[in-house]
Amino acid sequence: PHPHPLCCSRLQENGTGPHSEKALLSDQQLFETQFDELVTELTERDIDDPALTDALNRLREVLEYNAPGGKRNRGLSVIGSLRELVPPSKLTQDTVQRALLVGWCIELLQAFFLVADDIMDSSVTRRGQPCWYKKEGVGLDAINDSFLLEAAIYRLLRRHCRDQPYYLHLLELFMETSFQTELGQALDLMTAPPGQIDLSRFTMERYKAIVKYKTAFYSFYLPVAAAMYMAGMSSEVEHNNAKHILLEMGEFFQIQDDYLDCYGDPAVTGKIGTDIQDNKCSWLVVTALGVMTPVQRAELEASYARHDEASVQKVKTLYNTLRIADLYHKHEEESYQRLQKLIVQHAQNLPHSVFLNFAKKIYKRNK
Ligand code: GPP
Ligand code: MG
Ligand code: MG
Ligand code: MG
Repeated sequence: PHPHPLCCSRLQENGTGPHSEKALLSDQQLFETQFDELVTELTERDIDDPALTDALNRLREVLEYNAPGGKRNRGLSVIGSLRELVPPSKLTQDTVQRALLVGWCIELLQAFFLVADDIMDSSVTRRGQPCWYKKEGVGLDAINDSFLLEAAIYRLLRRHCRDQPYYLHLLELFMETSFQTELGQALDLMTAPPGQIDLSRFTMERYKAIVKYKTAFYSFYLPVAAAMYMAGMSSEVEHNNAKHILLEMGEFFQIQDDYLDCYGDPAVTGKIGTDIQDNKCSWLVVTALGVMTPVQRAELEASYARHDEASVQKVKTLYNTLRIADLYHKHEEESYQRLQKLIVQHAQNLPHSVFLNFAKKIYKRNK
């Protein structure tokens, strides 16, 4: 059965929601406004032990440095999806506020992952500023700061959603998604041991497993699944249908991330690529391996996973010779077509706009 036939039939006509640009903007503005409240709530309420003042000030600083500044695709897609799943007349102001809050919880989960990921990847910048661990006096204390960001999620969910019928679903969803992401990160790291080059490890099969777990679950399935639970949709079949489409989108999103690591403009992406130096099983290296000669393979072997600029340049030159950027653009086109088909096949009972809105935000992105 269709959840909201009136709303959805309209959506499927043109693939855009019933909400004008203006309504979207105002969700964005509400989302921004909520951040300050959330920081105050986390750092000034509940805990009144004066002995904790310094720690709570630290938490404020960590939140303010690491949570804002991103594209907010994940956070905003909770309310975005909910608006497609629930007719406007049934969407109370309280529900909207809670969806924005759950959106922030996803942004906090992302901040938790990124603070830790930048240490593991020895990255230099993030969102156009130094990585948190790179800041004077922070260093590996950033590990504890990442734990604080994670803990903040569960304090907010408890405070704002514990009386909601979907509370347990949300808790389990956040915990399960974190576990999946951490498993993916484990695969990512163990496939990239520093300085130990073994190109036979870099298979497309391995690549797909890494990105499904480290990126697709938390970036794509999590926000839509959260909105579905908030809309009262908890059927496993519906969730699996959504997951099918969203994991495909997530895979493509990480392929873009890998492409931008090498070909993106740091002034636009806000981060400097490290995948070649870090010996990463990137889409670029996996794709290059599939089209290169044995001589080129030996060249790659001699230059990959090294930190000197000359070696990094050699790898990039090899990618250029192999026209990897063209292969990427071809893949982008095919992936988009495949996604449209998947949406038709698997989104029978879900408004297509949930997926199309998301797809519009990511295809052809340069940041
Ligand atoms: C993206 O990988 C994946 C993550 C940020 C998840 C990290 C998971 C943890 C459990 C810490 P990436 O390293 O390619 O991202 P980026 O290019 O943004 O550094
Ligand atoms: Mg990483
Ligand atoms: Mg990284
Ligand atoms: Mg990357």
